[in-house]
Amino acid sequence: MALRIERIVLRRIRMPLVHFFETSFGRTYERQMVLVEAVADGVSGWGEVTAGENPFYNEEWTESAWWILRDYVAPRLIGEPLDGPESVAPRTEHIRGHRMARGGAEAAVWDLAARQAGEPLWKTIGGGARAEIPCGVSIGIQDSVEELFEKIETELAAGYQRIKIKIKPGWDVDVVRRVRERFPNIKLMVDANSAYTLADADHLKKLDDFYLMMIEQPLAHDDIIDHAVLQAKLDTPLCLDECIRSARHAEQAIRLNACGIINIKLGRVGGFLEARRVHDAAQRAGIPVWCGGMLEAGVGRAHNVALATLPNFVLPGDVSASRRYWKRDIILPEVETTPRGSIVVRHEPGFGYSLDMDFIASITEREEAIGSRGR
Ligand code: OSB
Ligand code: MG
Repeated sequence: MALRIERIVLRRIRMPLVHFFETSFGRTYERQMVLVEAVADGVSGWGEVTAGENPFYNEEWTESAWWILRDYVAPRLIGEPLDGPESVAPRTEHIRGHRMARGGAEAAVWDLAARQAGEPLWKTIGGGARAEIPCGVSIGIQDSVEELFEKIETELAAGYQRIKIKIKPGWDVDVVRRVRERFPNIKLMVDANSAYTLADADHLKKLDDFYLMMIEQPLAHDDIIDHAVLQAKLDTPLCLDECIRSARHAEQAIRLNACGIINIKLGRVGGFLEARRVHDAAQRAGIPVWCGGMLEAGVGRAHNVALATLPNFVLPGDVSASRRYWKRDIILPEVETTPRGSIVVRHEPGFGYSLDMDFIASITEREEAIGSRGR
């Protein structure tokens, strides 16, 4: 179905987190994100850019995404009709990198297509394999192990199906040992966000004692080969996050036995089309996937829920309730979890929630509309 995008509106919003979130690359107290509204025939589709506030997870950040969207992505999408949402990724492929910026616009156009068709986004992207998605939580580095215990207790009491804890040198094997002693039966995993090198292989090998589900991205953000070397030394499956930016990377990682599991993030791979390709490549190889998170507000969170209905998303993801992040979310209702630690998939058109436009207006710091008559 041909889509003529008339206007793209960018909004930069700012939202304080309920609790700071610490990874091996730093602490975040407040998110700043770009919302993308794509308008065609009076219908709006929405996307959220998942880049961080600083170029520390990958090379993108909120401001780089703003300029890439304003100067390169939006002008290519406006006016000249698209064959459909699948055409957004090819149309912006000449832009090297900046997949989170491109992915934010791509997701907005998928949402727009779903709303125009009057169907839920999960259907438009070819999902719908499950009515509820299984949820885990990602718990940041804490000031003490006691605080970490408390956080884990809270999340288990809320029903979450698996616990991921962030690790870094100095907050790893001993912490995991104590968590395992305290919680011998939980589904547990760790995420290092590229804090180690192959020289740490013997140290990381000690994690094999704790029957973790997986170790996520221990080595460099742009490496696949060293992960293959490390995987050969470990019994615990490696899960790749940062270094899988495309289906080609997924295929190469699988071919090299660099991982047993893949974390798929919509923004990191540049949108739904590429996410589906990564999903399909993993599925063909018998590699399970799960949906990662980037501390999203409601729009990104709802897109993640849709993505996680594809069949090979068999492991609990980092997609959890809005209230874990925000005092007030930008969508209505907010994303909630069941006592079983799942999110029930909604059937409303598009990403399934409505936008709280008054709230969005109140937290918008910058807004710019790019239209077919030029800016
Ligand atoms: O590596 O998965 C990650 C948050 C920011 C950047 C990277 C990561 C994360 C998370 C949080 O683990 C997942 C979430 O709760 O949204
Ligand atoms: Mg990760």
